[in-house]
Amino acid sequence: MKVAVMTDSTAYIPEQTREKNNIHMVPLSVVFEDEAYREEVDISTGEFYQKMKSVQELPKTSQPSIGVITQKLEELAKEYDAVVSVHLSSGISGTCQAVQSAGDMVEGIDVYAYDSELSCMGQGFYVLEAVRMAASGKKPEEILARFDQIKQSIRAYFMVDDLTNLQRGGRLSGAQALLGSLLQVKPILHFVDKLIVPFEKIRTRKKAINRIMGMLKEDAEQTQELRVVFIHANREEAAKELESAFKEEFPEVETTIGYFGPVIGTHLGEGAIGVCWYRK
Ligand code: MYR
Repeated sequence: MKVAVMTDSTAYIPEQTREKNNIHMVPLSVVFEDEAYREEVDISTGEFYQKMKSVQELPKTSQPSIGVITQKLEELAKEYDAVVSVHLSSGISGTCQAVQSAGDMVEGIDVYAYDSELSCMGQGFYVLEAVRMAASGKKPEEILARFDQIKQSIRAYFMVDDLTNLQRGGRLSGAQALLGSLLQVKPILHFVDKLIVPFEKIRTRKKAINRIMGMLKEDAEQTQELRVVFIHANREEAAKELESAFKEEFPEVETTIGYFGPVIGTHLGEGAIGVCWYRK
């Protein structure tokens, strides 16, 4: 059985890695006024953060259309028997549901749409795991079983410089009552039941980052069999500093740097930092 691996652009798997591993991708878009740009296709992450400096109004974001997804699946159906497709949390985007609906319509290929319940390289971890498993001949059901196992250990925490974008875009849950006070601090955020909710209210950026690193280190003290990604919104140096400080203490742990691209960057804003890890 030939199994394809697909994801959406918000996994932010660099193009080179996608090409090398035959990872198929459907892009989400950012819409500046009336002009839509497919991220990773029409607009790079660097161009996006540059453009954000000169616009007054926050862009909007949109999921790929059913038509685009259908076309992609029809192409895959010519070569593959099944596709495992990993997506950003269904609590913040309709993308996963759209892939499943398109999959129900396309003949000749079995479509397994998987809700990562988070996004960015956390989602990417599932994709890369699927690549390894599909290459060694595993069936979609086996890949999905491994995904469910990853979900038990995966953790993702992130913080933003300013909560306004998340709140305006309607992607901050469970915080309405707290909002006034949250705007004064640097809350750590995470996903619960597919939604973004505050994890802890922390007064400063430095303390929030230390708290996240503390949770990561607690897990790394239990086992160095982890994969970790440090994710940044146009703050590569800051992410690299966190990575190298962590590596000094835990040299055996596999680490990488990830990025918040245009769609997620629209909602988080420049300067956001996140850390995500799971047990290999
Ligand atoms: C859409 O328009 O369908 C996409 C909406 C994306 C909302 C993004 C909200 C922020 C997600 C943060 C992920 C952090 C992962 C570590």
